[in-house]
Amino acid sequence: MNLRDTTVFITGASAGIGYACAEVCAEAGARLILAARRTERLIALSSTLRNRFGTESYVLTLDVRQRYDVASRIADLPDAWQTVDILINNAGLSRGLEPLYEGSIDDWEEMIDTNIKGLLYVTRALLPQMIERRSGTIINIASIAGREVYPKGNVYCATKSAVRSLSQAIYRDTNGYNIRVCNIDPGMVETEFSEVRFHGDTARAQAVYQGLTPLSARDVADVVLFCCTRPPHVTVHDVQIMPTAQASATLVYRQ
Ligand code: NDP
Ligand code: 8X3
Repeated sequence: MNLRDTTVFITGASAGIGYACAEVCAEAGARLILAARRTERLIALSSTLRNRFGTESYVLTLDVRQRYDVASRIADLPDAWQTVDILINNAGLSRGLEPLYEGSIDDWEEMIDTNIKGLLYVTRALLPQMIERRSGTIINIASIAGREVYPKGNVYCATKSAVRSLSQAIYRDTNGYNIRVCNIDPGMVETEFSEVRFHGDTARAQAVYQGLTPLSARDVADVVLFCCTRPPHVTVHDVQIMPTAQASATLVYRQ
């Protein structure tokens, strides 16, 4: 699977699924734009990938919630990094797990601003060049939560349902422009996700993955790479990837 001469823009590259996407794309020969808020992690990743695979990468400190920063930092990318072939919209998070009537409005705002509005801002900044070239791939990391609302998942599920709708919207609006849009819905993946969801409560986060083998970030990244490396006439538009022990959002077999 070869991504030589391809530039991949990854949001949320500092951890978890985004980090693993950077690794697999680097191994496949891509040039990478690594975007997230934690610059020092991106710099370390960039140097690791250069040493392991000789990867050329550009570190972009970016908070996807900041509408005007997203537009200006993408517009101001150096000339050599202006052309983006593949956008991986991965940055996202969950905050809290409470019934809707007890939910934190701050948590809601953060999820909506990151998972929906952030994805839209980045896509709006990069899609026009793909339209102009009549070529490009957009990978949206949504979630099983966008297909299935589980108790206390409320706003997180709604944001991922929105990502799912936007994947369809982008594919339909770009029809005729040779743009591939892939929506990927993972079940449980062991990353920093639960620690973020539970505001740093590590014990509660670890309990989520106890008694089963969850997906690894690499498992999801392998699917992303598969989607990106199909021939240009093939779009893998909609994928659900689950741990074998997880049959639905709430049906999990634990040993
Ligand atoms: P992690 O918490 O490990 O990684 C999240 C990444 O998103 C980090 O790199 C973080 O970087 C970045 N991020 C968060 N907020 C922002 C922001 N405002 N601006 C820029 N980057 C941001 O979680 P995962 O890797 O698990 O999550 C990646 C995606 O996968 C998310 O969209 C999540 O909803 C989705 N997903 C996760 C599943 C799971 O079980 N883990 C299952 C299904 C989907 P930084 O903090 O440096 O900005
Ligand atoms: C993350 C998976 O089941 O915690 O999107 O919502 S889940």
